[in-house]
Amino acid sequence: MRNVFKKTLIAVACAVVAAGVSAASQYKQEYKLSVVPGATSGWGMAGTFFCDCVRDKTKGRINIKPYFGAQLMAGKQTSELLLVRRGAIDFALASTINWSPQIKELNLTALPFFVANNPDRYKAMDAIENGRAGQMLVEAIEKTDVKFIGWSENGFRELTTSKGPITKPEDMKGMKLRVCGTPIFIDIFTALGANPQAINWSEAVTGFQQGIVDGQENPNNGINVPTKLWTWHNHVTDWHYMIDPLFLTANKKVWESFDPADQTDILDCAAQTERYSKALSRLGYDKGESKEYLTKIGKLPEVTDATAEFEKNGMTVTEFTPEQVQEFYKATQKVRDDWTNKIGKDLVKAAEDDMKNAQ
Ligand code: X2X
Repeated sequence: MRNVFKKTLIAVACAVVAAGVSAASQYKQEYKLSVVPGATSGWGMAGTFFCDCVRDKTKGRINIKPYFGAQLMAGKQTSELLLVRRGAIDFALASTINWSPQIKELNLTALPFFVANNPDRYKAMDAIENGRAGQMLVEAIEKTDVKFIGWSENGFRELTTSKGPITKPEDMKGMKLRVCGTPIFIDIFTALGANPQAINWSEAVTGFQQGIVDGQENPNNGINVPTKLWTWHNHVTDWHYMIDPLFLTANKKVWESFDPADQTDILDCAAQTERYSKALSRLGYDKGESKEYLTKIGKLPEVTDATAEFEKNGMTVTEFTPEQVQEFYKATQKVRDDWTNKIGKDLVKAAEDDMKNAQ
């Protein structure tokens, strides 16, 4: 009897080990992580951080390589979701902006002057992600058959222009502004009297060099500083008109092929990536928590004060008064109304409640 028990135990143990080995041995030698901008952007640094973390934690069993500059979709950033679904891309550190043409709910944080219209704009963003609205966004993403792994952040998007400074909506009349090819951006800038031009980020810098646009909008820490936007533009308008949350996702089959213990390690790395990425995005714009955290983990970037960096490089930096924000808010009311209908009134209301409860 004892012998039978022992044999059974050995057989079970062997089966467990074999299952583990066979799952892990089916892993690919390399998984591809898609990132739209370059390696030195905040977004790119967060992508590298995630890949390094997963490699370390799984002792090299899961090897994810970041591919920067939208190279996995030949620059066409709004095709990323399709390629993750098809399995041509295994992982993406994606932006709501690039997936919102297909997932209408992801336009939520692009509603103009919606998130920043709260006393603490970062708290408002976190409240959405951690609240009911965030849950609804995750459900909308996962409905497309991809696995949501965690949030990250590109940042509040600020305007850089070669004409300016911009202090009122009329200053934007006729201004040619580069935007990505996502419809809500066309509506916002048209409502402000500007002339939006849809250009992929992979071609945008050439556009700045050739002077085919008068400006663009992107987060200061994440993109505007590392891209050295002062090379072409001499004004920054810190209007926080919308925020660009990022999120880590995986192709569903790839995700399901991982052992549960490896999935836990990946989720843990995603949580660390969220913290790191948000600290990079918020550095110099919060009460000092991001600087403290980045110093503690030994990853404080060279530029810790974007405003000082812009001014050092000859740019004017305009921060709006509450009255100025109101003017822009009024000028974009129709866009918020139209897009609230497209996004879904329930989701917009859930986000308003989440943000209000957190302040
Ligand atoms: O295209 C942009 O502006 C960028 C890099 O921020 C995004 O991919 C949303």
